[in-house]
Amino acid sequence: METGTPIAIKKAIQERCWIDSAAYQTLYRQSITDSVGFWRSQAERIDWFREPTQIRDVSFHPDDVHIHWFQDGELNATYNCIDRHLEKNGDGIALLWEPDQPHQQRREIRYRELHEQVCRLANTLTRLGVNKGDRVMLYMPMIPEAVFAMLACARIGAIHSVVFAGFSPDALAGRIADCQARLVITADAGRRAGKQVPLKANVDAALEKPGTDCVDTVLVVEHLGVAPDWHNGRDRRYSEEMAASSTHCPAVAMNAEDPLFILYTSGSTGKPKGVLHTTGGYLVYAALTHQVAFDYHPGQVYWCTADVGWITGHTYLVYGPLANGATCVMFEGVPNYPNDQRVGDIIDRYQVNILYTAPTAIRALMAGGDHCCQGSHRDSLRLLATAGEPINPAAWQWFHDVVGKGQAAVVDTWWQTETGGIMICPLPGAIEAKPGAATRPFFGVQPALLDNEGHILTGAAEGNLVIGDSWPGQARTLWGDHERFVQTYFSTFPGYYCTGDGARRDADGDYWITGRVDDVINVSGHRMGTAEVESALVAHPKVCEAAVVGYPHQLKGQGIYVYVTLNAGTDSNEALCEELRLWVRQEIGPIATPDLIHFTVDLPKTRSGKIMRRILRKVAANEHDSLGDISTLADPAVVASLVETRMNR
Ligand code: 6R9
Repeated sequence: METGTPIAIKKAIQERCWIDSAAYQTLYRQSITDSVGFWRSQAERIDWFREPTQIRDVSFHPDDVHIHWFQDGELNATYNCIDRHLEKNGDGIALLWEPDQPHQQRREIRYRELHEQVCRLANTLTRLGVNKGDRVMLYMPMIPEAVFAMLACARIGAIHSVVFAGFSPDALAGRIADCQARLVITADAGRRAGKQVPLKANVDAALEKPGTDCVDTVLVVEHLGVAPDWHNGRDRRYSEEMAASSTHCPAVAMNAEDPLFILYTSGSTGKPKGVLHTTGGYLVYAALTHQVAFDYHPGQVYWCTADVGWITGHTYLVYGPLANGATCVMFEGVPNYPNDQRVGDIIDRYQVNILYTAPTAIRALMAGGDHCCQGSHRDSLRLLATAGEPINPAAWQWFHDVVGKGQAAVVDTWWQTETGGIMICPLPGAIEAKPGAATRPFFGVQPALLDNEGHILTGAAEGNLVIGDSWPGQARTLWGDHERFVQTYFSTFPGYYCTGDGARRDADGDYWITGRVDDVINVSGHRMGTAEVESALVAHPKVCEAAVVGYPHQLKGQGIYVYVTLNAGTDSNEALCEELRLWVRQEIGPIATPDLIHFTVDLPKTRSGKIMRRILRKVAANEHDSLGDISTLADPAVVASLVETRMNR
């Protein structure tokens, strides 16, 4: 019957989705009961130099965690993302680059040009002494050269590690030291919403910090034409080096399990984790999920707004879409600069069919009313997708009704840096979306809910979200620290991969992600360990103790609420508040700037001296009516005074 069928699905079906409901059921069942057969046939979407015969060898057992996929296969990621498209689609556009400033020159990079640039840069890196297995740090704005750099590393088997350009020199230095990178690729400066970011100067500052003398070369893209300080012998100009390099560079054969990249992410302790992804499984998973979850068809224009500094930028701006030969929009700026209409303008200009963005961007646009959609048609849109944090139903509905004019499917995708690609989402054409729900597992993904004691929960339930078996896109280890990998993800619930997220399963069997169950907060889709912010704060000479929690924030999803006790003789005042804000910005980066700072003389602690975060979270959320049991506190009076002076009212 026609009536009652949601328009979004109708339009999608008219245009023939890859997967319908019956196909999803069949394929999902096969992916679980015959994992080897399913993934063997999925591996065929990739061009191998040597076809894999060993499909999987995995164990989640805490005594012996190992994850290997397609272990005897050989391939090169850039061959798959570029070379194999050249014959049929060399003139096809790979990247449509939209600058921060709308009046500035745009760029179109065809697959043939992408090939030339990547080969030149790969040869440059080799000439500068980079070998297979060496680490190369990228600290780049959202410009095509960032994509060239990732792919150039992959072409010669170097391991890239992209650090988000909004991170501070300190954060960059810590990551360089951890993976002992020998070369840094950066730009003179970046630009976002009209503001310049001094990237090269930040690299200079980072390389003065301890542990970074592993870096012998800094390659600098002349993006804005500012003249940064120059260290002769160490710094090299991108344009000069590229001009001196040939465009011929064969793609090195890599083993499927050779590392492709390291991406640092926050955990519950202060030290960022170097999540390691390898080549074969990651690429198969990236290409498959990109095709099916976004129902991507050849010729469509696809726009992922994620920065290359995050996993979404890796899997769904670079590796997944390029492996599928897609045309990708890459945007240097932010959605509401110079005005709210920017997103609509870009959609119309490039006739974008698929838009992948973050709930925080949607909420920011929504806050300005429907104004952002004035002046654009957006009739090209057929699919809208989100990732990074839970999307509240109101934002989902607005995205669907206003941005997509009720004609595009909305796909909420749940996944993590560690999962490499999408894990739970309503596959368009196959699974009916519910506003706010991630719905059903992707092929090969076996989610389960456990209570805190590790008992499996059946039917409609809420608990810890875990995954029962491996999938090819899964991270293999943490760089240099396999023990921490096992400890973090496989020891809490032996036999399972522990996601650190909570979830609810409704009576239909659909999953709803409820948020982190550990001390990780999600601010505007950026993942941050509260311990990272705390250690930045206690490094300040006036701070004695600090406790950081998230609290509900209308635009950011979660805001950063900081409790601080000061050293004797220090007064709390507005100036100190500003000083601490600035301090955290400098230590970590602008995304970690505290929203609310609550000076207190004491923190609620148990008799054994543990800070009771549960109470701090409640007070920060302005939910002090439901504090629960506080009788185990060393001094229950602390709570009353915290409630009295709370900052979020
Ligand atoms: C892809 C990415 C991962 C954490 C994850 C969860 C949250 C991501 C979500 C979501 C609800 C979604 N998260 N997608 N929560 N619904 N659709 O964001 O990776 O930066 O590693 O963050 O983000 O809490 O555990 P990453």
